[in-house]
Amino acid sequence: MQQHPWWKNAVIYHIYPRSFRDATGDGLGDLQGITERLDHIRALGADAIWMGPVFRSPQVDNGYDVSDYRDIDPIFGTLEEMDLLIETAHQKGVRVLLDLVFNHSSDQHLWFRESLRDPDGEYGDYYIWRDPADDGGPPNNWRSFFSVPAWTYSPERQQYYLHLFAPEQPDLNWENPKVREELAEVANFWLHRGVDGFRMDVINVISKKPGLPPMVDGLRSGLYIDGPKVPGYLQEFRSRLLRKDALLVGETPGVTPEAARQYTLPENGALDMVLIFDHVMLDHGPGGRWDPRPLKISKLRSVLTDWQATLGEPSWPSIYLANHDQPRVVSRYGDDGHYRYQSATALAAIFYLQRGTPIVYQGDEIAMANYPIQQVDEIVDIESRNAYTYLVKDDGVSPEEALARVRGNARDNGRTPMQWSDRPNAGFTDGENSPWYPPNPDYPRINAAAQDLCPPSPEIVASTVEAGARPSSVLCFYRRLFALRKSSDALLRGSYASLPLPEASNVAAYIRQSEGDQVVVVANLSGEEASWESPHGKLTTLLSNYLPPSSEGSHRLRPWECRILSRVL
Ligand code: ISL
Repeated sequence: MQQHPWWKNAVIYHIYPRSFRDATGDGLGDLQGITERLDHIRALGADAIWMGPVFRSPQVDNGYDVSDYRDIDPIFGTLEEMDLLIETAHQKGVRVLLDLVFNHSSDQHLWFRESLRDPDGEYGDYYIWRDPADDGGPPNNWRSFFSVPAWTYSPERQQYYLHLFAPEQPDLNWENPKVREELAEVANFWLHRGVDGFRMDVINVISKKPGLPPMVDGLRSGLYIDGPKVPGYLQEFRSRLLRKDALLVGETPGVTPEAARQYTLPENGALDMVLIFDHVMLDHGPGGRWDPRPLKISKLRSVLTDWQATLGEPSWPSIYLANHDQPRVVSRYGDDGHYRYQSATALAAIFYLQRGTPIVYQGDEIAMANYPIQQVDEIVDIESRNAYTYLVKDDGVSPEEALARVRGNARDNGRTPMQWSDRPNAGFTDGENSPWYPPNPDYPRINAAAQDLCPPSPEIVASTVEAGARPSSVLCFYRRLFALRKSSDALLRGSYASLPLPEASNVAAYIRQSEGDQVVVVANLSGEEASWESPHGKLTTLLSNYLPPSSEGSHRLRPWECRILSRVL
């Protein structure tokens, strides 16, 4: 395994295709739109794109229910347009990662239709079927991630099938070697067409505990999260790939530190990186995602530090602020009002300069905010809508309270159309058709075009923009942040050491260090002034989200101020 492969230096840009750019004018994002906007991605300093699923799908879960793994859904385009996208991206120095949804398929996939029709046929054992329990009910008490029971009865086959997500997403039976072979062949079909790797959807739930024992206290870990055969399945999968250097990033909800290390240790030949979840669950109350609580910065600090230790050498972390399953980070953990620019840039700096590969979710680079959901009909995402329904139906929560609890964390917040300009529909689509989801009403003010005029020097802003000038845009800050990261050996390869801060402090700070190069990163993650003990030594400001930047040795941090300092001992 190469010591420092391309993806350790890279920045990955995460595209939600249906909301990125609609080039055909039907109101839905498409492959042509992605090809058209690759320059925006390259200008950000990104070296790869991860595209959400664009395979044929009934779209029950916006493409995470695949009915044909080897074809492109017509709403996104064609195989030829995918080939053009891959070719164009490569010409621009951008690698392409696809999103493999291999824990489950759509119930419209041929395999499932055949499995249902002919239990003894070739596909009979491609899914997880069980006889009813003695009382005729489901085989066990498992609940899915989408609030519904995890089993659905088929009168045709007179058995239940397992689905950890929606009933339209039956779990594939990874115990069946034929299934594992088929899925490796799907990956090779795309590697053969030139893709460079994959994000693998909920890949740590593919192995279920033998006997499918009952769920106790709602605990999934060990039952079907980080199940016993996940490492072995992944090693076998990697061994079958056309390209041994294909990048494999596993999405691993609820992954434990031990399992994350096991999945990413290079000698294990499983995954290269995992997408962890602890930092996107910090505002979950006892009732989980739909029982939100305010974020405590001390908890965020320890989560960041703990996972940097867990995935230290020789593992390698991925780093993300948000994605298509999460609310917009500037609304969730920042301030999408007065301190929008400062909080968006401070969060980006403190997250993305950690040791690891940054993954930027479309729209975060311009600080897009949550959609102002006022009524339940504006919650169209299946997981979020189910949460609302079951809060009212099962938990006896009032509709008003249920809406209040779901709207802030609803997945719809991060799925609104990308805001390209102040043109109609945020420049997402030029057609007559309305976008599939309305753009955030703030798009005339918050859009890429309005933020694209960056001062000349992309590397070091402090010395290129005269003191006192209005801070630059979020987009310009992101560009400088990633240019700075690329220019610094400490930020690319260096070690990570957090700086101690009092429990009550809203400041986060750490030092990145490689031979002879030290970078100190500090951020005040609050709207109040804060203080910190800057480390001794000669400090020089490399980047700040305030202009003029504070003096190097200043212990004072303004609201949401971040500073990136080189340090010479
Ligand atoms: O974040 C989550 C846990 O509350 C869920 O929103 C999410 O379902 C989970 O992270 C798994 O996500 C992945 O698999 C799902 C799909 O709906 C998500 O979009 C995908 O990212 C099922 O394929």
